[in-house]
Amino acid sequence: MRHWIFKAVLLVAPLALARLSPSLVAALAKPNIVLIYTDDVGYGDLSCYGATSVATPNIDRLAKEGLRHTHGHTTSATCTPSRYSLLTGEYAWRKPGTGVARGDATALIAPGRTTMASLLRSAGYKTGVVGKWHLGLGIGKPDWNGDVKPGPLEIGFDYSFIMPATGDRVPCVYVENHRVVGLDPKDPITVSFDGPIAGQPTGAKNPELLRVHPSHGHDQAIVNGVSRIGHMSGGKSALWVDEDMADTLTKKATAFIEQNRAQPFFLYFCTHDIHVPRMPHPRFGGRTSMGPRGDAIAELDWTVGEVLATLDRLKLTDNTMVIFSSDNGPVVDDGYKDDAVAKLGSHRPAGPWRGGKYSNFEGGTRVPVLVRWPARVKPGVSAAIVSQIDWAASFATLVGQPFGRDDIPDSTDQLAALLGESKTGRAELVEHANSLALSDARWKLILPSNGVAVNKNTNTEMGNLRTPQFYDLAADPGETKNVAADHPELVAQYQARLEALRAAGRSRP
Ligand code: NG6
Ligand code: CA
Repeated sequence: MRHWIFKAVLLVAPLALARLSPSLVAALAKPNIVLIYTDDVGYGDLSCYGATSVATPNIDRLAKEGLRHTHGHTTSATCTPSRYSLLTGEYAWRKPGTGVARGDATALIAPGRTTMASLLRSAGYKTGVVGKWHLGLGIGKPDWNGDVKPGPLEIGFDYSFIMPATGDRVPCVYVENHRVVGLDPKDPITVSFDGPIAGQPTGAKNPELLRVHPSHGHDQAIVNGVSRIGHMSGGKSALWVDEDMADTLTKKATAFIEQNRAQPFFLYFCTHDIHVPRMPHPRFGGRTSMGPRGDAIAELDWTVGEVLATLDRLKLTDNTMVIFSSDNGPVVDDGYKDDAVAKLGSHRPAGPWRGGKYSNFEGGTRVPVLVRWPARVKPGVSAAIVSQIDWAASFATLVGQPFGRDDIPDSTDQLAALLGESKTGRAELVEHANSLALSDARWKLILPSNGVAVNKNTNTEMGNLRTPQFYDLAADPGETKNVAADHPELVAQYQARLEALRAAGRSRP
């Protein structure tokens, strides 16, 4: 009997498939996944989220052809913890040592650990990372002159072309797989975060050598006329040119797509834009009235356009899920005198939200999230609560890849909300800056912290108080009125919930 049914299905299946639309056929196959993870791009920095001082037509194309989320969150208000949480599916605040990493930080994700990349690789995907890493490399101190490992290749990526930390931190070189690109062995690299290197000029001592001057910090090693965080010598032939960085990374990203077009692939593409130092290629100079910060957004939009054009050219658009997001909220002055404050005009980088990068307020973690997958995702706007913590489990579900109870322990399957097939996303959200916050569609509790209300360097409203803050997000989305005193029971309830989440050490049962 079963044999007969099987034969009948075999006969009918091709006929049935032939009658389906090409896009439906594509949807049945595993989609390619391109996750464009930008740096410090705020909710209000894109024209599809309301910006008018900069045009982002390519990113807007994703919004028009896909789903634009209005309640999308990173886990944290800075880079390293957000990236750690995204890849491991574990909240970074559970793991000490996952704050903003030094340029010579040890690998923060242990080799062999289950990650978003390893899950997709197990499901038959070719996996690649291009761009900013900032999750540490090596054991102890990385060996910049030898094999730089462990790193991405040891946690599920088949290919990697990365900048080790950030653009404003040494070493200012690219690492492809295990090697620094273009390194001359006769000119080895020395990196120090513990003190100056004898004979090397610094931004503090030699401002006459600088093209861009620091506003706070960033006064150590000088590379390409820009002083950075940390000291470095040697590696002259390997040093990056800031103005060429978007071109370099975009070329590597599109080459990865091209080379892997015949099988499902996952590309984790981490742009340097729009982090400091903001040094877009001269062809983007003056594209906006906002100086380098605005021009870097224009450069980022170009990058996205190149990725989309590559998918079009290779006829991969229909069955590729492109997700666009950011690692934390926006910052205007993040350490360089680059005119960002003076030329901001009426632009509001965080959109309607209070605070920005580093902040407990919504501006710290509420970011753009765009999902385009023509074969499956209907264009539109979604207000469901979605968080990057869930993307590992959601992708695994999408591709039918099982994982263990202890793998990606805070990640839950929210695929339906991410793709717009359900209006209901997460019931609650944990946000992480100086302290933790718990929010839902109505309320938000911010736990007490150090009380520094404003970061004097960046001028960010931090949302730090020594007492609990409680906001009615539905009535007061700008978090202007702390109503903790009016709702002591609710405050206690939300505090207990956060405590329970912390104590459990995981989010899934
Ligand atoms: C801060 C840097 C800032 C930026 C940030 C990390 C100073 C004074 N400030 O410590 O410029 O590099 O770290 O940014 O050094 S992130 O997006 O990678 O989290
Ligand atoms: Ca960042």
